[in-house]
Amino acid sequence: MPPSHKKVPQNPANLLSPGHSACGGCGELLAARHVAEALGKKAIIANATGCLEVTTSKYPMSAWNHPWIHSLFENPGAVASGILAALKQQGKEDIAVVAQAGDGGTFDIGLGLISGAWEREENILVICYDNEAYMNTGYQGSGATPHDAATTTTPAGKYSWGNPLYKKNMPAIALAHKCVYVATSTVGYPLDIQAKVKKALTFKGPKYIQIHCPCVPGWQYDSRLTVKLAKLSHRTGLYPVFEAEYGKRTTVMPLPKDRPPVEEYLKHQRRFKHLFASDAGKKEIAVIQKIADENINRIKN
Ligand SMILES: Cc1ncc(C[n+]2csc(CCOP(=O)(O)OP(=O)(O)O)c2C)c(N)n1
Ligand SMILES: [Mg+2]
Repeated sequence: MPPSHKKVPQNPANLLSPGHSACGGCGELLAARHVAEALGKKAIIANATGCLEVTTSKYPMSAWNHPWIHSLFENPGAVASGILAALKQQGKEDIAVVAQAGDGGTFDIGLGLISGAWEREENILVICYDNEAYMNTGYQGSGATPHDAATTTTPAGKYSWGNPLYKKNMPAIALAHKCVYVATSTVGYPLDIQAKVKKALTFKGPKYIQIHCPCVPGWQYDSRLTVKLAKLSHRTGLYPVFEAEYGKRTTVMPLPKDRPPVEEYLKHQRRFKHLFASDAGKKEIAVIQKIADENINRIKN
């Protein structure tokens, strides 16, 4: 057996081991570590192609201590359904089945098969690590990319403010499927992530958790700011953090009384740098402020 194949002794408490190849400051990996911890050992994970999969499962190694399977980019929903069917056949109903993917895998490419699993009311927890673009293949814009963000397919320049489109409301799509539990969080609040994953597992049926995860190379910010930016996404109103049970909103994470303007979030990130370069950019920032204000009016308890 080559030395690289030998089993490395691992801390059993680390369900996602530190030996992965994610960037320093990766929001997605930090979120996944808290998800793994909250899931506990009795879980099987189907993981779509994307940064989370690539950085944690470089052949012949794996950072996962869960039974973990790499699905295609588009089909963790279907792979999870298959796992669930196999467990049912074996009479094992006490094992959590998780389908997880990035925003590209969830909002766009894998949505059809996730929709199918939700329609069949499968007892699956779908988790989306939302870093707001297709990061693994070079920062292309996805259905989760926010308005005016520069990506490699929505570059900012003389004729463009970046992404002309608006972020897809994926939690609303989950609610339209009658998911029994829908929640959002950000990696700025790891204990909130853990609490929501644990709570999700108490529900039987289709469940969805979406976690905002800053991406250092994709958004181009100082890697020390991951947690700060994740908190600011919520504190500005741009990323509402809430839960809904059986279609009814049950909690909304409160906003600070001195809610910061969206500039406080945008200014650290190069993907929004063009908005600060001219007076005309201020009008675009006002559009983004309006998105945050509308979110707050829409998502009230
Ligand atoms: C059908 C298919 N199309 C495209 C790809 C190439 N591809 C692999 S990962 C990826 C981007 C993943 O983006 P996302 O789901 O947001 O995850 P992230 O890498 O941002 O965490 C793409 C486009 C693929 N593997 N399969
Ligand atoms: Mg992504």
